[in-house]
Amino acid sequence: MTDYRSQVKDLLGPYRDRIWSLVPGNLRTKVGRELKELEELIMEARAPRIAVVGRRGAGKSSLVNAIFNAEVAAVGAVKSTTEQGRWYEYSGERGKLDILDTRGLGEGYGGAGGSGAAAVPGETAAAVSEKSPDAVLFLCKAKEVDARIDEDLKSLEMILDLIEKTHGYRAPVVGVLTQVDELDPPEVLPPYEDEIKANHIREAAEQLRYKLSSLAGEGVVVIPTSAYMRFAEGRIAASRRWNIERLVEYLTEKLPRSAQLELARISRIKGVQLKLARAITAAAVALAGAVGAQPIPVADLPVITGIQAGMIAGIGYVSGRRLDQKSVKEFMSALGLNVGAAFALREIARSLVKLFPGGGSVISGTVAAGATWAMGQAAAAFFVEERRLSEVKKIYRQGKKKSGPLLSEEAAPQ
Ligand SMILES: Nc1nc2c(ncn2[C@@H]2O[C@H](COP(=O)(O)OP(=O)(O)O)[C@@H](O)[C@H]2O)c(=O)[nH]1
Ligand SMILES: [Mg+2]
Repeated sequence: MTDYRSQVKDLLGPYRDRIWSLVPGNLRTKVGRELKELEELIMEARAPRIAVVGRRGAGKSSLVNAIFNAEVAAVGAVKSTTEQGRWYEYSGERGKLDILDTRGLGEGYGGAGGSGAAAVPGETAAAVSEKSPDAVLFLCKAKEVDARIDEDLKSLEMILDLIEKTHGYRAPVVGVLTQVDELDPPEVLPPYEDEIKANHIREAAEQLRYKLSSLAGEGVVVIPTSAYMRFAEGRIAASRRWNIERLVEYLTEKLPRSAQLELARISRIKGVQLKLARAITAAAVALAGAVGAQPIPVADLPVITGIQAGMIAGIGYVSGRRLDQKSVKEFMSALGLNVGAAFALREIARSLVKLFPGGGSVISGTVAAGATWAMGQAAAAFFVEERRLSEVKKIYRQGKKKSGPLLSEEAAPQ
């Protein structure tokens, strides 16, 4: 993580000041925003912090495993696999999730000891003030939506209030209907296309949504899931994992930018990764366009190359890779870009400009933005979709055609 960040800083960092100085005054606010967006997405990527509310056995640990699609949390039987009320860091090969397990809130909770007033238990309160949850998942077994759920809703309310009091914001809530495989008829397996089953799932989700809406607003969304998985010797031996993609996709939208990247990476869900690749590309395109709002001297070509390299490293990261400067350059070269030349041009161009004043201004914002866009498309196709290089090159060529000629080819001094 840290080394990755420093790599991106190496790629983008040296140009930060230069980017700034190239941007006309009237565009600085916009560029500041795009730069911040890109930095939040890429350089400030961090583990999402998710509070999970749901009673014992609701399927909290199973859901964490389903999100990673790997065994990272101990499930079931074991009596106390996790202590409630503290942050747990779950790590997979590709990243981490910070989970606050509030198991047991509905269990012997609220007015115990005769005090009457329900309160968040001390440990949970301490955990919430220690780190602010980015989002709260409310888990309820599909078969229990019409049972003793009021206490759990009360717990949710108290946690939301506590977050608001300590951190000053209302955390987004996502309802998760768990274990839908248990609904009738139980022998139907994912993707639950059976009409009766689908109806039961819909009804249970709607019931939970209705109950949550008074607390979390009419717009609250409940995602039905099943997460049962069995692992043997580190491998998946059985899986009833269903609709986790949708949950992750929706949850990602609710997270702050800096946490989105990590969830996309961890979950390995291509749809989510593509969305983020597009967001990174959009920010880089806007940045390149703004830098080129006034014609860019050839001498500053590496600034654009730097933005593009940062973008490519970011897209690679979302896809689960860690690209160092060398591999980013290799990718650019594979597209037919003479990257070395782009960087070397700086010095040549400087002397050219000295010899022929004015002769060095060649690149417009549209060209810079267009080339960046085409490159972002290519990077997403290659790293996220894992398309063949020949296809990727085609995507790149077509993107360029649509958006104008390629930077370094165009800009090479005669
Ligand atoms: N059938 C079914 N069982 C599940 C599902 N998710 C979890 N379980 C089982 O429910 C029990 C409790 O799950 P666990 O994830 O430990 O719940 P937690 O106490 O909320 O962390 C375990 O026996 C799981 O195997 C599911 O989607 N379908
Ligand atoms: Mg558990």
